[in-house]
Amino acid sequence: MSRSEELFERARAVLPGGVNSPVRAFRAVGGTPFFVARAAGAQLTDVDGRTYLDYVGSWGPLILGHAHPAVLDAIRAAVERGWSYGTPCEPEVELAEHVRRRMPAVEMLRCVSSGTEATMAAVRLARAATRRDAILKFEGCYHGHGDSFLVKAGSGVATLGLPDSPGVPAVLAGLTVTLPFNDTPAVDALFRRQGDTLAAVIVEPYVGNSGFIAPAPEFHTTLRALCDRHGALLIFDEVMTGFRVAAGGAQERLHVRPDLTTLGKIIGGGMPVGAYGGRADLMRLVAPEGPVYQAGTLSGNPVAMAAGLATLRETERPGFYETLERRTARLVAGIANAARRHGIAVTAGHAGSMWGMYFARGPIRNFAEAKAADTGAFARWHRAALARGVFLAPSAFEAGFVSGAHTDADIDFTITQLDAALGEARAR
Ligand code: HOZ
Repeated sequence: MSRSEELFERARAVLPGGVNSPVRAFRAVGGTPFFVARAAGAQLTDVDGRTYLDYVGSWGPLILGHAHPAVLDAIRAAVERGWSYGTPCEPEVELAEHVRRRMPAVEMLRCVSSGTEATMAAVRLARAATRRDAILKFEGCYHGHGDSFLVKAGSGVATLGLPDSPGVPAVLAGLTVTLPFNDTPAVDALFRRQGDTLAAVIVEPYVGNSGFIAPAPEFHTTLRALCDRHGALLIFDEVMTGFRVAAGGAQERLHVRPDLTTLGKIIGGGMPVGAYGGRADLMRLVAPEGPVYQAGTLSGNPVAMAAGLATLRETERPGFYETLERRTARLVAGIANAARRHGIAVTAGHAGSMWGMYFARGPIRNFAEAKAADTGAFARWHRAALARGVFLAPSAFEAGFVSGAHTDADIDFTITQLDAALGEARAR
């Protein structure tokens, strides 16, 4: 029995499913999750001494790779000054200023401790500002595990094939309207029917929780126009895409200005940070300036702020995003070419360094099409890739991430291994 297997057995006695977050349990791909002993750059090393080239990157935050020296220095320096104050500190201001400079739509920011908190608070704010209750979300989008969002959700809910979660009051779920992503006519029809009852539309601008799905060119501009016409707010959930798909996030890449933006992952550099922000007139409704209540003991934690700031600053080096995008494009093209050679139908795509691959002829425009892809083939490919030292997200319904630590040689190695893994996945 390997050390990971031993640990997993112990874990299952004390943690539901042996994990603290469902997708990690490897249920969709089979096998035992490996337990990580340490990580550096683009590599994870498990407790059995095996190393993996990592395309999960802690599910998105680690755009610089693991234990980046600049972030490590910032964390060390911050920890030495004390690690939780429960009072204001300068890095909170610096982080908000940094975000506003790179995402001008985020005129004011409130930091929280996770993406889930950010989306929950953003929707509460939208409801308060519009005095309306209903929200529109899209099938297969995942906005954390808040009650309002566990309706046709992606990520772990999709991975495990779960129904909408028990425990969510029907009256609350009933306030969440869902439509297929990219279905502009359906959104148009919904707004015509009940646009004036919608507090907000919340959307992952590039979907990363049903695999990777890119938006149709007119999709977000239509959402923006319909929200404006009907007095609903547009919330871009940029927890995954923020500072990932471009220096200014998806809103910069797509040229769409949302009313509110939710952030997480990269802004914490791998520490537990989320944030929501947007139009100053809306954010001034948040307590203590306004009546919309939201608070947190660890919000704006000095160590987390330091990690986030150091990460964001590193991404401002000239050519950073261009290099990442070029390497990701090469990876995705390499996989697609290999699949073609093997006679396997795949659809692969990326935006910046966020990418995904489906075992399907494509195109994949929405959750229904993503679910119709061959998840059995994905599981076999995942296992074969892992055996060859490449760690992909253990679910067909998650995006992958390339970091600044992945070199051109890493990408070449990965293409070779994933090519062979495709052959093995087909043979089995
Ligand atoms: N829901 C997360 C990714 N979309 C998974 C988080 C985790 O397992 O760490």
